Amino acid sequence: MSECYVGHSSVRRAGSILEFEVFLCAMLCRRLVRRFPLWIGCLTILLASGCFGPGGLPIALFAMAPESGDSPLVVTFDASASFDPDGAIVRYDWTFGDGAAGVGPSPVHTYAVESEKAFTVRLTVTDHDGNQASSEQLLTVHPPPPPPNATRVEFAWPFHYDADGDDAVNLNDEYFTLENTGAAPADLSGWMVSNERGAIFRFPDGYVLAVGAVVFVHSGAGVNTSSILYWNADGPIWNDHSDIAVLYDASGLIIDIYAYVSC
Ligand SMILES: [Ca+2]
Ligand SMILES: [Ca+2]
Ligand SMILES: [Ca+2]
Repeated sequence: MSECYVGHSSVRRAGSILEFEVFLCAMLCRRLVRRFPLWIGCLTILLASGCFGPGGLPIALFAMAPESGDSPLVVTFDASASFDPDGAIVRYDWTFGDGAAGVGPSPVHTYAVESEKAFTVRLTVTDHDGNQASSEQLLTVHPPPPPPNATRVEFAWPFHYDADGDDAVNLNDEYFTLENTGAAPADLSGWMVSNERGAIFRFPDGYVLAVGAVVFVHSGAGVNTSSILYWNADGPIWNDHSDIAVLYDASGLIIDIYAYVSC
C-alpha cells in the first residue's frame, strides 16, 4: 500500500496531457508514508491522483483471441477488463493496425495478408469526464495456407545429369525426376521442361501424376509408362557442369526451377 501502480499505459486528461502524472503521485505517496501515519498518506495519494474527483483516470486493458493465426484471421477483442476508478468508461476506440478502426467494448475484426505481418492494436478508453487512457498489443497474421486440393509438382531427387560413362551413348542414364507433392492428382498435359539451351520436353496429353508419385524422364528413347517417360532426344540434354531446368504448366507459367553446378 506504499506504492501506486499504473501498467504500461499512457494517460491523458481532457484538455491537458498528463503522461507520468500517476507515477509522480506514487513517488509522493512513498515520501508521505515515511513521514505520516499510513492512513494520512493513503488519503493524500487518492486525493492527489484525482481518484475521488472528476479527474480520475481510466485504465485501458484488453484481450484478443486469437493472438495469431492464418489469413484471413477473424479476431475478437474484449476490453471488459478496462475500468475507471471513480466512474465509468463511456467510449472504447480501436485502431487495428491495418488502417481500420472500430468502436465498442468487444469489436470483431478480420485481417487479410499475403505474407506474414505483425499489427499493433491500440485501444483508447474515455471516461465520463472525458479522460482517456490507451494500451497496445501486437498481433501476428500468417499467410493463408494452400487449399487442401492444391496441385504442387516440383523437381525431385535424383536429378541424374551425368550419365554413367559417355552421356552421348548412354542417354537413358541421364534423367530428371518430378514429384507430385500436392494433395491432388496433377494433369501434366501440355506441361513442359526446358534446359538452359532451350531444348524442350512436352508431357504427353492425358499424363496424370498421382499424389506422392514420382516420374522419371530419361533423355533417350523408350516406351512410356506411368512412372517413366522418354525425351527422345538425339543427344545429351543436361550439361554435366551446370544447367537450369525449368518446369512450366500448360499456360506457360513457371512452376519450378532446378539449377545445379557440378562440384
Ligand atoms: Ca474517471
Ligand atoms: Ca549430361
Ligand atoms: Ca557421363
